Amino acid sequence: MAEMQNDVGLIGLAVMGANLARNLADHGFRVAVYNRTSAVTREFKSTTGRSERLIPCYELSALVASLTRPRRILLMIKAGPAVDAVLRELTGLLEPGDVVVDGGNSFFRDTERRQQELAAIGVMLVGAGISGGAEGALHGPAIMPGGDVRAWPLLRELLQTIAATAPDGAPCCEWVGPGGSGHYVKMVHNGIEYAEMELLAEGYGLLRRAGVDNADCARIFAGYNRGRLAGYLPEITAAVLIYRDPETGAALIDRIRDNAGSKGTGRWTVDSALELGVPVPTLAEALFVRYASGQVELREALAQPDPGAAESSGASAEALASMLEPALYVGKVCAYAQGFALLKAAAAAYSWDLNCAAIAGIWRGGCILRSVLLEPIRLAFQRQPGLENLLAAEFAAAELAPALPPFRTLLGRAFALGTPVPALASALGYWEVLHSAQLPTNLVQAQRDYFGAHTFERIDRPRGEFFHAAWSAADDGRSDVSSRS
Ligand code: NBP
Repeated sequence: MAEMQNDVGLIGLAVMGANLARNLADHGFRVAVYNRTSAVTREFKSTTGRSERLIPCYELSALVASLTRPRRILLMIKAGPAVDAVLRELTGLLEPGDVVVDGGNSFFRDTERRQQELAAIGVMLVGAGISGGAEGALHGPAIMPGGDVRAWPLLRELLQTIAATAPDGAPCCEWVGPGGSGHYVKMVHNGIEYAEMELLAEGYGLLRRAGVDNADCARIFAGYNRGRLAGYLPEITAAVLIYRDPETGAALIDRIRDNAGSKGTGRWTVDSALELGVPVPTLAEALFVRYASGQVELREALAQPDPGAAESSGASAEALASMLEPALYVGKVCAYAQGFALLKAAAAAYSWDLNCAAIAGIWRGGCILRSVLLEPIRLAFQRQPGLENLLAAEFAAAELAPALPPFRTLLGRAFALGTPVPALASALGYWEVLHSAQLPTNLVQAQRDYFGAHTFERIDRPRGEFFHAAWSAADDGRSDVSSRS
């Protein structure tokens, strides 16, 4: 093999890596590929075309030696210790100025630690969230790269060429920011993805509980996919619901156990929200329902006919569908509002200066979240970069107000039927809380002061003055409300 003639090295030939390698080769790049298990490399080589631009390597050193300088290497391997193992091996082979892109779902703090380790030898590690699954990797994913910005000119053409394009032709790949911000943005993307999937699932559950069959559910979701809810997830929801089990001929969805798995990014999103003190109730509910879905034995033991539940929804399938559409829309906007609020908090906490309009722009194509809603979100942040919460955006205020009455009615029907809709309910709760100038949390603060002397502010005194009341005889003997500095 001639030395130093390949444009990029790709390590890890499972589903994502193999398809990204094909995507790169389809766009004219010479790609040196390597996989820890060499049989996988051989299999990849024998089953894929584009042979002259896909160059198999059976040693990491051979892959590294074959690349043009500065080298560009894309890792597509299992997140976690495997990434450290490969980086350790690469360390002895790379030179200052080389760039390694970790395209897996690595935890952003691991990425930052690895960036520091590699910076010691002058190698730049870019953490790039890549979304779109196997199909996206082959035909154009959304890519969210972050790290040392000096790496961007070396990667820009490569990554933007293989990325998806948004409806306006812009590449769904832009530099996100420093440190682990690329992986963080992908993590929040996945957190929102959990929420949208759960909202759709709750809508399906409610329709089925109300007696709507799978085919009609599919028609309803396909209808949503022609309007403001249009996007990849509603689209695949309709496709899943009409898919027939080749074995039985029945709808496959009815044969699938309700135990939904998760791999980590949804939990990390909620962990980060807890750490930064950002409310993300819909993202959290979506995660918690997945956990509860795994409590199969407990749910089976507790499942009882509920004599108090209504027998019928009292509405036709069409009437339910027309209430569910605004409910899903509010839920989806609230999920994005929570996700972007988290991004803004992380940007402030970690000095990342994230551009929310650009992030919404990246998500418009290629990724699992792609949907028509991303364009108004992008425009809202473009017009008002300082927008604190998406619910304050003009389009959200205008479109959500008329959607709330049918949403409330729908939730009432769901509660009466006894069908679980925790993510939908959390979204309405989120909207209500953020639109309440006065919350009943004055009582919470009073309770805190009662049992823990945590003090409180008064609405008839300036902010920053704190008071404690002698609530009970066990207090310090004073019967009046006293000021505490
Ligand atoms: P997997 O996450 O299943 O990882 C398999 C790859 O990691 C194989 O190439 C395997 O090599 C390699 N690997 C492992 Br496991 N341990 C290794 C080690 N110690 N040293 C070297 N290589 C090792 O692959 P994937 O589903 O293609 O995903 C790749 C990355 O992209 C992951 O981080 C994933 O979270 C992320 N991602 C996946 C999707 C998706 O839809 N699957 C979407 C978006 C992002 P081997 O053949 O020798 O075992």
